[in-house]
Formats: sequence, C-alpha cells, structure tokens
Amino acid sequence: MKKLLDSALSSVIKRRTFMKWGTAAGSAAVVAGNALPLKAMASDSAQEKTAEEKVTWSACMVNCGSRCPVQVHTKDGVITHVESDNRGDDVYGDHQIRACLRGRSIKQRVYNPDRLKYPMKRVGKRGEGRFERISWDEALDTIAKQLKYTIDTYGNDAIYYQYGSGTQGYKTDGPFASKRLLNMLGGFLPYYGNYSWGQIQFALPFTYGGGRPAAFGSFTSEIANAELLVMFGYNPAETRMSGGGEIYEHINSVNSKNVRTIIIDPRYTDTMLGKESEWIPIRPGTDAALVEAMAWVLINEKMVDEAFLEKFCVGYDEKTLPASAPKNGHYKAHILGQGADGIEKTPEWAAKITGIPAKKIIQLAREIGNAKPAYIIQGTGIQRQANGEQASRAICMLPILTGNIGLAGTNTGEMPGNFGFPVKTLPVGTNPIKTTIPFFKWSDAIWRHAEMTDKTDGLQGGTSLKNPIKFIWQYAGNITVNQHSDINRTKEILSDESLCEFILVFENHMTPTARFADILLPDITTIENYEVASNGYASGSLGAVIPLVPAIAPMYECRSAYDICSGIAKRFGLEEQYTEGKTHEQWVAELYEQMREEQPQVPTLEDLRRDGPYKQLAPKNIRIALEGFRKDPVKNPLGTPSGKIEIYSEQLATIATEWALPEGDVVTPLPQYVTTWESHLDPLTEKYPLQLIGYHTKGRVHSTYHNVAFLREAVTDAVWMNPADAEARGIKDGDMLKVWNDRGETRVPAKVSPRIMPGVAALAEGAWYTPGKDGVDRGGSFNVLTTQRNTPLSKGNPMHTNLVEIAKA
Ligand SMILES: Nc1nc2c(c(=O)[nH]1)N[C@H]1C(S)=C(S)[C@@H](COP(=O)(O)OP(=O)(O)OC[C@H]3O[C@@H](n4cnc5c(=O)[nH]c(N)nc54)[C@H](O)[C@@H]3O)O[C@H]1N2
Ligand SMILES: Nc1nc2c(c(=O)[nH]1)N[C@H]1C(S)=C(S)[C@@H](COP(=O)(O)OP(=O)(O)OC[C@H]3O[C@@H](n4cnc5c(=O)[nH]c(N)nc54)[C@H](O)[C@@H]3O)O[C@H]1N2
Ligand code: SF4
Ligand SMILES: [Mo]
Repeated sequence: MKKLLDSALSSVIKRRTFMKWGTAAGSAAVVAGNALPLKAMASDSAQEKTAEEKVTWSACMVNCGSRCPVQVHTKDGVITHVESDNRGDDVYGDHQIRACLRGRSIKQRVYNPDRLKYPMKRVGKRGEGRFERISWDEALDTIAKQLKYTIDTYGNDAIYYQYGSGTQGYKTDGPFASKRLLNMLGGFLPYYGNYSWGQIQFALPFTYGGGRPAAFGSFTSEIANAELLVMFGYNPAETRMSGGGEIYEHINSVNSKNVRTIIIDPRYTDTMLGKESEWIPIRPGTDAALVEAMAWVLINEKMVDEAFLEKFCVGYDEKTLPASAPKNGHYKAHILGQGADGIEKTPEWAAKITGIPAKKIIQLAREIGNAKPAYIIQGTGIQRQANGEQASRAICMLPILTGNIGLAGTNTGEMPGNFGFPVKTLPVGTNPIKTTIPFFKWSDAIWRHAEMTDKTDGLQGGTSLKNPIKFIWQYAGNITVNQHSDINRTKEILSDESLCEFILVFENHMTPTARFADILLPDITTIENYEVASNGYASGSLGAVIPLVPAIAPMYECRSAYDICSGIAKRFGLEEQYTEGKTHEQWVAELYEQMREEQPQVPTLEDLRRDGPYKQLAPKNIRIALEGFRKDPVKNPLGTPSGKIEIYSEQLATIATEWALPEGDVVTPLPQYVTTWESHLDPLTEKYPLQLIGYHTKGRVHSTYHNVAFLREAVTDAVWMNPADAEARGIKDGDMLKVWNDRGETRVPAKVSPRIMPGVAALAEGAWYTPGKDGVDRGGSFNVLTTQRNTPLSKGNPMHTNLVEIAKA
C-alpha cells in the first residue's frame, strides 16, 4: 500500500520541474517545505483493502465545455492510472467520449504537491500566503461567526457569491450546496452573465430575442449540410477538445462533404493546421468592419436576400425601419454611406481597419453570397474585446443578409447549439436579494458601490447597491485573483482589509486566489465524490448521463462542500433543514430517481455506476437554430419586441440615450464597427505598439491543470510574435521576454512564428500569477496586463483588448 502511494506521488512530484522540491524516496515527500503525511492518505475503507485492481467511473468536471467520463484504476485505494471512455464500437452517434490529455492526467491533479490538506486560517497580511492549520471546528465556527456578523452589521447583500467554474459539472455539490446554504441564511448578492459569454449573451437577444438556449445557434452536425463554413475566431480543436463534443462532430461534418472552410482569426490556430481551406488573419477588434464591407459588396452586387429581410427582419431598409428611428437610420443606408456617419463602408475602407486586402474582402463576400447554404459561426474570443457586443451582433449580419437562417446547413452566426441531458440539481431555494451585478463588476462593488447604478454599471433588478461587498464566497474559482482583470489593481483592492472584510475559499490547491483567503478550506476532488453529471455544454449532439463514484477515499482532511455547508448550517440551527436528514450520496440517488421518472429510458443508478455513462443523441428537430421561426414567423415569433430579427434595435436606441457611458464608449441600435480604447488606432500605440490578445489553451482549462508539470512541458507558455515584430526588437524564438503596459508586467518566453499576424501578439490565459520579489510576474499570467474597464453594454470583460510593448528581459 505504502509502496504504491510512494510511487504514485513520486511520479507526480518528479515531473514537477518548476518548483523546488525534494523527496525522500520511500518515506515522506517534502514539497516546497510542505510535508506530505502519507499516513493521512491511507484509506480505511474495506473495499479498498484488497490488492485487486478496481475500476471506478468518474469524470473530468472542469469548465472546458465538454465533460469526459474517466475510468479510474485503483489498487489498495491508490490511483494507478486513468483511462478514457473506451466502450462500444466508437461509431459516430454512439461514439466514445474520449478525454483529452488534461482529463487523462487527473491523477496528477489529485496527487499534486499543491494539494490542500486541512483547513487553514490566514496569519500575516492578506495575500502573503502565510497560513496556520486549524481544526474543522474552528474553521466552521469562524465562518459562521463571520457570516452572522456580516448579515447583522450590513445585510445579506454584503455577501458575494463569486464566479468560479472549476467544478462546472456538479449538480448537487459545490455551487449548489453553497447557494442552498446562503439562501437559507437570507440570501447573497448574485451576479448575472459570465466571463465566457458576457458580451455575446447580452447583445444577441437584442437581435434574435431572449428566452432561447443561451446564445446558441445550430448544432455543428449541420455543417455536413453546408456548402461553405465561415468561422470567426472559433477554435474548437483547442477549446472543444473532447472526443464526444463539438470538435469531433465538427471534423465528422466537415469531412463527410469536404466542406470549404474559411477561418478568420489573428492567429493560425490548431483548428486549421492544414485542414482549413483558407486562413484570413484579421486585426483584433475589427471583425465588425470586415462584415460591413462584405455587406457593401453583397448589397451592391445584389446578393442580399431581400424577400427574407422584408419578411423576417426589422431595419434593413426603409420598408421595415421602426417609426421611432431617425431617417436613414437603417442598415442599408449605414452601409452605403447615407447614414449618420456619412461613411461608405467600402472594402477599401475596411482594408485599412482590418488589415485584410480589399480584393480578399470582395472575394469572401461573393463566396458567402453564392454559397447555399452557408454555416457561419463565431467563437467567444471576439466578444472578449472592448467592442465585443458590436462584433458579435455584426457577425450575425452575414447569415441575416443572405437568408442563411433556419434552414438545413445554416447557422445564425452564433456559437453552436448543443444537447444537454436534463439531470436534476440539488434544490437551492430562492434568493431574496433581487439586485444583481454584472459578473465583472464585483471588484468595483467592493470600493465604489455607492456610485453604482443600473445606468452606470449595469445593475439589474434594482437601481443601487445598499452595501459594498464585505464577504467573498469563492468556491472552485481562481477568479478573485488570477482570472479577473488587472491583478495588480485587484490585489490593491483586496489588501485593504477594511473594504472586503472576509474571503472564504474552497479549493483543491494552493492557487493565487487561495493565497488571498482568510479561511482556506480543502475540498475533495471530483474523483473523491459522488455525483451524476450530464454532458457538458459543448458536447455536440451527444447527450450523456455520467456517474461519478469515489475512486479513492477523501484525502487528508478534505471534505465536500455539502458536508462543509451542513456544518455551517448546524451552527445556525439549520442542519436538519439543510440536509433534510440526507447525506450527499442520498441526495444524488434521490435526484437520480426523480430524473428516471421523467426519463425512464435511463438505466438504474446501480447499472449506470457499473456500466458507465448512458448516451443519447439529440432529437433531429432541435438542431437547426430558428427553424420554427423560418417555417412560420407568426406562429413562432422571436422573443424580440417585434417578434422578428431586429437589425435595428429600438431597445438599444433607448439604452444609447438613457445610460451614462464613459467617454469613448458607444451603444448603437445597428450592429456596427466602433473604434475603442487600446485599439490599433489609439494614440497609446506610440508607447505600446502591439495589440495583445489572449486565447484558451489546450495546455490547461483556464488555470486548472496548470500545476500538472507534464502538461506545462507539453504546451509551454510563450508569447506569440510575428518574425517581423520580433526582429525589430532583436528577439529570437525562446528568448525570455518582458511584456508590459501601465498596468503590469510579466515574463514569458518568445514563440516567434508566422502563425500570428504582424502587429499582434498572443498569450494563453490561465497561467498562475507568480510574482517575484520585485512584484513582477514570472508566471506568464495574462491578467497582470488586462484592465478592469468594462465593455459598454454588458459591462463585461474586454480581456483580449490590450496594448503592450515587448522586449528581451
Ligand atoms: N485574461 C483572460 N482572463 C480570463 C479569460 C481570458 O480569456 N483571458 N477567460 C475568462 C473565462 S471565459 C473564464 S470561464 C474564467 C474561468 O475562471 P475560473 O472559473 O476561476 O476557472 P479556473 O481558473 O479553472 O479556476 C477554477 C478553480 O477551481 C479549482 N477546482 C477544480 N476542481 C475543484 C473542486 O473539485 N473543488 C474545488 N473547491 N475547487 C476545484 C481549480 O483548482 C481552480 O483553481 O476565466 C476568465 N479569465
Ligand atoms: N483547452 C481549453 N478549452 C477550453 C478552455 C480552456 O481554458 N482550455 N476554456 C473554456 C471556456 S470557459 C471558454 S469561455 C471557451 C473559450 O474558447 P473560445 O471561444 O475559443 O475563446 P478564445 O480562446 O478566447 O478565443 C478564440 C479565438 O479568437 C481569436 N480572437 C481573439 N480576438 C479576436 C478578434 O478580435 N477577432 C477574431 N476574428 N478572432 C479573435 C483568438 O486568437 C482565438 O483563437 O473555451 C473553453 N474550452
Ligand atoms: S478538459 Fe475537457 S475535453 Fe479534456 S478531459 Fe476534461 S472535460 Fe474532457
Ligand atoms: Mo469561459
């Protein structure tokens, strides 16, 4: 048993190249001064005492959009290795949901030297990372006391439930367990929107109406019915990696008809790699200008679908322009130079903005105009720009103008739709606090809550905040430090302990956010927990019900959030109300039975846990976005005020006049290109000449899996630079660089490559913030460079809009 543990641990630890460590082979492993008590890892559970190998179904539950089952092999209660879904014949439709390298290295996350072992309280200054071990009783007493104090002194709205997507797959634990408790205590300040889709999700309901699945278009299976596939910053080979999900369906669809594929992205991404028909590099933040010039070509060459526009849309030309709009307020006038700005959106005009030659723009417009049908899609990097709302609406103009909507082989221009199996969740009750803040504005709500209103900062459900945030509840997130913008500013805000008085963090590892905790709680990993998960939100047509059974006993003193919250509830005399007399596992089983009553085709829980995930394909009739509307727009109107596709949005026209926007921010009723701060046209380019964009890397999921050493070796963090930009700075591939702007600086090696366009640099987000003694980040952590200034409409995260300078370190 001990031998097995030693070898499991040392195989993890040996690979750890980026932190000093020492192991005493065969005895305790010492990592960064942190003794791993092997005894604490021993399990007493009877079933794990046999020397037989056991295989347990579990899953990778992180927020990558997929959700891959894994088979965890254990011997004597110790994980030996992890296998993917390998059942069946793997034919498309009943294909294996194969985990990527990250999921397959889940053992390295579970047995990680950073693993938290017992509850701790902060000693020293907040953020210093100095902690003292405490008992669970002391931890729970402290949390209960602080909750009570916060509620009595300020009110429940001073407690903020922080964004955190590390256990996206949970249905009964984690976020659900947390919110169930907080609601019982009188509620908490909630956020709306999210870091992933903040802008697109806010903007597109103005065009297509709300009430649909979150900003979701046609399934990627529809690509098989298309003649042309146009992808704006959509990179499924890296960000939709699971064998069950979008990329698999995407490849399957493209290959089945050899569909012509055009990808528009400043980077030559993994989705291309010789499989694309054409790569069109574009200057970041300028997609809307490209679309407008293509609209100019389509209009002038009579390739727009006038009948479609008249019947299904509002605001294309004067025929359907709302009465409240100004004369020539329609899209056609705007494109032809007869609108308010008087600028004709010619290919030459757009060429200067986008960096794409006019001839190429004309050719692309003609291709789209002639392709019947065309499947047009965008990723979410585009909307993580300062004009992200405009760009995401603008891209949808291509399918709208050409009538590529609601038919086989088409897409609305949105992210693809996916099938979600309806697994039941732990009931969380209701939150009496009705005012919500945009997900991105929590750091403001700590220090300037009194200035925040609906019209300035996007509050919803109320017009002001009674209280600042005094208590942050961070479950499975690295947002509070690493994943939010402008780490140096965030640190400044958090280090003033008179502002936010308490930070509670539930984690598996000692992350940059964990270091800022006042009380730090060691959560069990998903491999140590019971759950029944559904497929992820990017699983293509393949729905799944995925069983999780603990492969190993909880390590060290780790506890589940459900158990922790039960313990806090007990201190409020609410234990019985919280648990209803049930353990977490009993909830899982009960909710599963409730689902089976509605979905009788699903196997019993016992069978599911033994045989592995149950799979079910999406019904055919949900795969084409807006199909019902296209068939009968009267019977199936959209959720917009007019019931039609709103090219001109009266709602946005109202917002444009009523909201208080900072200088330089605009909201417009039409989807159009707007220049922004820190664009290629900002005078700041004199000091910081390079546009730095981020992207999500196959090397990790945000910051999760960052501490798996062999993933760091496989996908090195490096800043992409075009050879022309590198040469101008005397930089060679592999050189250590400093990348900086007024907000901060990071050190990261160079990747000099023609895979990135000139004038633009790119760095993967998610690396752990690792400041040196001088305060400069050595970890390649992107968010030392980003700003807390929000986008105009959703008040969201423009994390890919940054001007920087780069030099050899
Ligand atoms: N610059 C820049 N910043 C970005 C982005 C960007 O593109 N650029 N992207 C943004 C986006 S889209 C998102 S969604 C966010 C993501 O931000 P987060 O939601 O913070 O995601 P992660 O960084 O993966 O952090 C998840 C944390 O959960 C922990 N965790 C994993 N499993 C468990 C568990 O079982 N229990 C507990 N308690 N903890 C667990 C992990 O250790 C990790 O620290 O980042 C945003 N930040
Ligand atoms: N492996 C892995 N998978 C993930 C994640 C992860 O961290 N790792 N994160 C998951 C989450 S929560 C999310 S939200 C998604 C995000 O995944 P994506 O939607 O793919 O988002 P990004 O990677 O931010 O950006 C996508 C592409 O947009 C490009 N881009 C940036 N700015 C512009 C622009 O102005 N115009 C154009 N045309 N392109 C631009 C970038 O170069 C990048 O290739 O990925 C999910 N999947
Ligand atoms: S990271 Fe995503 S694609 Fe990879 S195994 Fe986990 S769920 Fe699957
Ligand atoms: Mo995300």
